[in-house]
Amino acid sequence: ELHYPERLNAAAELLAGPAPERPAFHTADGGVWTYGELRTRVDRIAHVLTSRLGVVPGNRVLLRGPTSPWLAACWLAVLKAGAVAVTVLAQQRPHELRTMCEIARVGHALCDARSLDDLVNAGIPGLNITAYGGGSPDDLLRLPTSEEPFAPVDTAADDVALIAFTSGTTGRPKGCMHFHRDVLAVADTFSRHVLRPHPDDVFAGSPPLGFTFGLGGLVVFPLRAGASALLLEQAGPRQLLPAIAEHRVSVLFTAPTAYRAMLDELDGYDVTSLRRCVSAGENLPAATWHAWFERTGLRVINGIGATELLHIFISAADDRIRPGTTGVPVPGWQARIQDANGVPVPDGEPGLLAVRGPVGCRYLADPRQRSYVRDGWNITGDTYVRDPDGYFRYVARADDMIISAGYNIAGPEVEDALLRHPDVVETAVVGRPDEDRGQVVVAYTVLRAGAPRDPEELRTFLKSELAPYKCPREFVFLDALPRTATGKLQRFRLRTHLAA
Ligand code: 3SK
Repeated sequence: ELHYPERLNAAAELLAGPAPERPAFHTADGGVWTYGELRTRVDRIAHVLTSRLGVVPGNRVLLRGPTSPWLAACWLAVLKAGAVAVTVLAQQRPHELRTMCEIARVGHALCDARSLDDLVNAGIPGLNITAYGGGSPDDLLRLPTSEEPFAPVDTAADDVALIAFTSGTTGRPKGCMHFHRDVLAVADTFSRHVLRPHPDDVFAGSPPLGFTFGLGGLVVFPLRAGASALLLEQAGPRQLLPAIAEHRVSVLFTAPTAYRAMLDELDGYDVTSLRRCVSAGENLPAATWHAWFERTGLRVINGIGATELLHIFISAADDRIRPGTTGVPVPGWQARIQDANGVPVPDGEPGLLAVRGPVGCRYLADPRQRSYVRDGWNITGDTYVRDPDGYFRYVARADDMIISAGYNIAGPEVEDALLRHPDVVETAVVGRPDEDRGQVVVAYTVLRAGAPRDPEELRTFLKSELAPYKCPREFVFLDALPRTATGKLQRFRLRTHLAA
């Protein structure tokens, strides 16, 4: 059980503690922000927000920009000032920004000067935009203000601190409200019990700060542990490997596809500083886990999280890891498998994953709240099996099951088998409507450069890996799979393509 005082300001808690000379953030060019510098900059921004921009507690402030220490400092300053940070992704386009600002009733925006155009072009009525990092006299970072320490606003533990948007892989965005105590709770559950970071750790990774996977992994967890984070603007697999080697990164957060892509480039990079590799955002195929282990000796910590629940709630580390499973409920969380009526199903049988814990889903003014939270359980939309030993095994997104000639086929199982073929880089297996069989299995596949696009080769390979009814009827070769801005596979786009 987690206990927090009734009055709690998450930013003040995250910034308290480490000695001023300890590093908090590093940048790709070798820059370092100490905790002392971070506190001073956060306080300055909080003064500008409250005394120059007129932000008062409870106001919603949009934050937009590439990952950087300044973006992290703005996030901390908004919370410290008792306002609500509304985080979005740099890739989000003007019409999406308009919708999110309308849903969250955003009045102010702090925007990296380099990302200003789309926000200005969105023409959001009543939005007061302040740029940072552009060097103009009215830049957030140059506006004259008090240089005194900023006393944190006396927020309640269950005042809203953050609105994070999710659109899942389709649909109108949903704003998820998270409290000050939620921000600490994810650090005090997943990070504390699974990652077990220490102050000398250097965190880094690919998820942007506009995605709670990145916000937690690259800001909340390192600061809560008094550790530091390397904040990279460009954090694809190509940038991660040299950054790990150069900055001696010890805790890595990225997605399964990035682990797979890094395997191809691993030679020549020193990754011996790594001690924790976290994979989330999508299911981690067992084939990727094993390949990473064979090459690096490191056991990837798989996890499932959700924007609705802020961060990871099922996971396992070290010798508790069972490759091919996600893990067990993180201490502080409970999970079970149930049917569509909310009745628990026996171990070994697939059903809907239901979880509850210190953070809950609270959609902002959205009727979809009623389908996500039922009887106090959060229904994540994933189909899982709980093994008799208590481990949770991913089957598919609930709407990703393929039913062909009466057989239930989980696309991810077929994908996992295909990924064991040395030429397969990425694959997504979906069902195509079919008059005779209901659906047939189709595999969209990205092959290594130069590999022959030969369906027969893959079919022959799969014969020894899968029961025949699971083998794809069709193979479609692509250069890349369609993904959301947070890197999640958009299966519905493949299904739409098939239906067209
Ligand atoms: O959406 C996810 O998959 C996720 C994973 C880890 C942490 C947070 C999130 C939102």
